[in-house]
Amino acid sequence: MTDSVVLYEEKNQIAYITINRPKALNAINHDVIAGLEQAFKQASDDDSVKGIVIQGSGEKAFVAGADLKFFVENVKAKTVDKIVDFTRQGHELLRDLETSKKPTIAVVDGLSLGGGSELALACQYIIATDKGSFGFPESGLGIYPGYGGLLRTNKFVGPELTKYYGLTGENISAADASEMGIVDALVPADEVEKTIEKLVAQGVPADKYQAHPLADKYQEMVTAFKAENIEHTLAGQAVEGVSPEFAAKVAKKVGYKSPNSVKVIQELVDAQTPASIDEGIQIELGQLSSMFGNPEAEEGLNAVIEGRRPDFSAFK
Ligand code: CO8
Repeated sequence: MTDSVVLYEEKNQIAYITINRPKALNAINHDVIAGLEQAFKQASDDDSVKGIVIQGSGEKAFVAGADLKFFVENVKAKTVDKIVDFTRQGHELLRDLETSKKPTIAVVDGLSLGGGSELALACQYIIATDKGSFGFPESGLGIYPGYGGLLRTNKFVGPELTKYYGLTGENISAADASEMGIVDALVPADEVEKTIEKLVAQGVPADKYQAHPLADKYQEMVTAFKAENIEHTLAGQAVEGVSPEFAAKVAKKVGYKSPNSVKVIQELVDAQTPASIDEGIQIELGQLSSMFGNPEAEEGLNAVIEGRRPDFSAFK
């Protein structure tokens, strides 16, 4: 191991790129983005490399999101433009991973949150172990998943479940993500390498967002979050096909979140539903300055850094 925040290794004609900030749960900062860009270019330019793997170091996390300290510093200093530049650069990297001519594979062998889940979603394949998970805590931080998390989740499972996970912040287990078609292979840790080699041999997928029928257990969420029902659900009212317990639980959970995030996330999902990935990225970049300039982002981000629960009651 070296001190570098991104490590690069080639094995059996596959590039293994490892985010190496285990003490910060591999949170993404400028150095990580720069290191990933450089490693991706090295792998792309090397004719002997047939596939590219992105993984995290340490036992616990794939990637726990974008570096919150960077956000807080810039929100406090009113230099939101630096956050916009950082996000734009991250989007370019993620889109390069998604459109790579060599298969790109995220190995989610630990938790992923926010930008970490978004990084995985941008890869062409995801391999997860049962330690893996996904989640979007941003509505509780006064922001929104700004690295294409809503956009790509929407392409996989549609707007209703995207709103459900984006608004509640509820974690998605590796098993559920596999059932929904987001995870391509759910395997024990000792089968990860073999699975990587199999996917690299398959090559770039024809359509990573290929339709995948949703299991029955998601029907209540879908009904509750349909355009005509969501207002009732968020008010705790059960519409037909939704149990009163489910509506009450959702309303309580979303009630703790940032009202501005709750509004903007719904608007973004609606605007992104008919959009291409590239159009969707521009839609979400367009909202970033006003989002981070909003006092709710300051409250949400400060709270997580200070280790307390955010209080958005003043903004209702
Ligand atoms: N950024 C910076 N540092 C982090 C992050 C992060 N996202 N996550 C964890 N860390 C650090 C902690 O500060 C801690 O450092 P230290 O030891 O110096 O205090 C270390 O990692 C270990 O973390 P914990 O002690 O908190 O470990 P726990 O096991 O108790 O908790 C959790 C693990 C639940 C993952 C917890 O660390 C947590 O909630 N982290 C924040 C996760 C989060 O909110 N991520 C989303 C960030 S927002 C985002 O990713 C948006 C991306 C889009 C960018 C575009 C703009 C919209």
